[in-house]
Amino acid sequence: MNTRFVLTVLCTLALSACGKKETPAPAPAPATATAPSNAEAKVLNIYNWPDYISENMVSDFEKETGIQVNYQTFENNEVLQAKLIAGNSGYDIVVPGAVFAQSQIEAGLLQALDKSKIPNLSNLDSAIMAKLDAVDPGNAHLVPWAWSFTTVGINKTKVAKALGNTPMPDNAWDLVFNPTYTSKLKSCGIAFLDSPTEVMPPALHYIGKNAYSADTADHKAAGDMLALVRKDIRLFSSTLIDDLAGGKACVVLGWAGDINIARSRAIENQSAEEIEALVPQTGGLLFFDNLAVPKDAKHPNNAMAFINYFLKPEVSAALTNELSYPTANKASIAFVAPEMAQNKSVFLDEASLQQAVSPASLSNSTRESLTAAYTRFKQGK
Ligand code: N2P
Repeated sequence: MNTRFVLTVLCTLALSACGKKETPAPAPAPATATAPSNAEAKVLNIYNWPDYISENMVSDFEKETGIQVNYQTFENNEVLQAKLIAGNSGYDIVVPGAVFAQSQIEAGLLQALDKSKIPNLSNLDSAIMAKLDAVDPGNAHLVPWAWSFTTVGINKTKVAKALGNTPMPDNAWDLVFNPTYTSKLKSCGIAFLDSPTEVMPPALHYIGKNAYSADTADHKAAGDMLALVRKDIRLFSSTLIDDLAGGKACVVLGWAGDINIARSRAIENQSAEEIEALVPQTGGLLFFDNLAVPKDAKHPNNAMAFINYFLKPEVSAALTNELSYPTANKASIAFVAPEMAQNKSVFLDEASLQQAVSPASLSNSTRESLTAAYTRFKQGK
């Protein structure tokens, strides 16, 4: 390749400078400025939720690409938010929930994806992407990782025993929010997720308010309801899978996917007791978690490579098959195991999906008010 040809190509790519007569022709750019992806170290730093990736995804990606992955986990959206706000997290991929993502995009904390490097985006379900467009206009920043719903999980045997003559309620949310039930179930252990934005929306939904209400008076009303059950809650926990599978709790307010993981762990441990993710008649709370690249990520091209790898149908399907979390990868459905596809607490049926509450964006000020109400509840004040 001769120098003139290289310069012509550079001038074509750098549309601005070369053609303008009034500015002198630029000196040839140093090699590093024009060397794109291969200028990155072969490293990728991922920050995801616990129990949220198939066993071989990282090692298979490393083998295929030669990129070495450092993988760390966070327990709730609040922790991730704090890292992103502080900046210089060092992460190249993070996985915010849809309720947090819009304010992160608006605050400039996430960078636009280079879609030219993610051809497998075409595997995504266009109906889900159209929904996500409300949070992320043009689907510029987010690629859905997995979804599920927040609900009530139980150990059926223990709950039946603790309830005694009291029949199971029609509304599953009564098991965690109604003192008639919590006062009985506290003997075998009630555990809640430990995060304002996980607990307050179901509480608001239970008292008939908009789950994502911005109204502080609604937050107070939900707090008043929660205060009635506070003494019956044994744990605020970020290890609900183990708590439920290991017997520390018989009832949890948690994620359906994790409750199903607890179920398979209990079966592996040859426990006769049945764990079940209930599908509330009044609706569970849907959530979507999304791959995103922090603004200051050092390895954005490696991030695009990982996102594209994840979007292979078999790779997405392994996440569903091993962890009972559906993805938005439509092409993966063909590889999803029948027992997952048929499980109505993994893939909600049409009626339950209609009934479920869709996620909505929470502003910074709404989150502050929810946190204040949650903290009062947790501290018993
Ligand atoms: C962890 C799944 C996280 C789902 N196993 C909640 N965003």
